[in-house]
Amino acid sequence: MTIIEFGWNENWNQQFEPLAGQGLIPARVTAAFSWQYEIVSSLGKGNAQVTGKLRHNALYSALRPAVGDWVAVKFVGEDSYLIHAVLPRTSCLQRQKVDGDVEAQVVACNVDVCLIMQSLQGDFSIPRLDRYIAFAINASTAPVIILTKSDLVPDAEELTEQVRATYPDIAVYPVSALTGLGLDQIRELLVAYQTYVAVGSSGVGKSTLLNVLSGAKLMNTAEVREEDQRGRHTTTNRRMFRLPNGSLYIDTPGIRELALFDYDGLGGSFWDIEELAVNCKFRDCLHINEPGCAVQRAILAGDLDPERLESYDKMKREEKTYRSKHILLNKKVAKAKIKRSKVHYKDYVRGGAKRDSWPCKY
Ligand SMILES: Nc1nc2c(ncn2[C@@H]2O[C@H](COP(=O)(O)OP(=O)(O)OP(=O)(O)O)[C@@H](O)[C@H]2O)c(=O)[nH]1
Ligand SMILES: [Mg+2]
Ligand SMILES: [Zn+2]
Repeated sequence: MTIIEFGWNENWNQQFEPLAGQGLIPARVTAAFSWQYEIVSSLGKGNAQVTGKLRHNALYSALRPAVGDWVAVKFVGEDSYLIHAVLPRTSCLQRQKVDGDVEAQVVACNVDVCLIMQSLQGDFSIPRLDRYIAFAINASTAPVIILTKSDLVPDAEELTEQVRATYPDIAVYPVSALTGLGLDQIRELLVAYQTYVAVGSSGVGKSTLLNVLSGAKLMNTAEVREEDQRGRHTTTNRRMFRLPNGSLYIDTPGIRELALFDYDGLGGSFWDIEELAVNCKFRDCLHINEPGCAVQRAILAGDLDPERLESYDKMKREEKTYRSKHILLNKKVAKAKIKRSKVHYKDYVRGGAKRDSWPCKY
């Protein structure tokens, strides 16, 4: 087995050099459970745990190895390995944990393209797409939209056009795993050695698409609930697979409600509003009732759907709440002098996903 098949390249090789000098070998995390990992390396598949030092230094869960990570491992016998280090990530999809403190949950790392999946039946929502697009772009991945179950609705084409008109710069693919519609385009989209992650609500067909593309039943799938078309959260852990054409597909559990962790820009989702806002009289215009508001003007003229502004406002409000929570947390952390490792907490707060600043040097 060669790790090139899992996306290893010259860039990674260069970064790995100092670690290779310590007798470690590179491996990619293909599945992660709490502190237990499945990996692939040039020696084949294996199971891995982290060293005590790495565990001690992983002050928050986003610092633990996650699916898609490149790690430095040592062989310890049979099929077991110890992870000594995590290579700096080129991208990191992280969401705010559902309950409790401000903390990131890592969905996948070193992903090139984020496949945002939404079912045309029962799941279709532009505001939800706004959220996923911001999620993908903030993580330094390229968003692609896949609208599934086109066989189940009569207006698949109209809905697809609506999505295309809303995001002219993002590729949108209507598909049906049942009739095969759009699957050839998806096969063309997926390029060898590149990493893709499928994200979306439960029951939209993330695992079904994986099975269809691979021609094998790699993951279990289950019928959605009759009453509300919602999925049953069939997939419970994230897992990476190599498809026949050499591309890498990470299947993930359905997300109930996506709360963002990175807020560096909502522009990819709201390019129309941001474009209009340039012409607002006030720089800090909130587009409510300020004089000279170009956004409100566009709404009045019927050039902008008021729902767009509603979705934008909702995300902006969330961002504000989230930032104030972060400030509180930041103070708490500073008090606790948690900076005992070389990790810079600031990087974490600012979104550890950013290229070059990911503090994964244990
Ligand atoms: N009619 C139709 N059904 C589909 C299509 N894609 C998926 N399904 C069905 O939708 C149900 C849910 O599919 P899954 O692949 O399990 O969905 P998932 O996104 O992986 O869901 P979770 O693992 O719960 O997040 C299954 O019964 C699939 O057979 C499609 O294109 N058309
Ligand atoms: Mg699934
Ligand atoms: Zn305005």
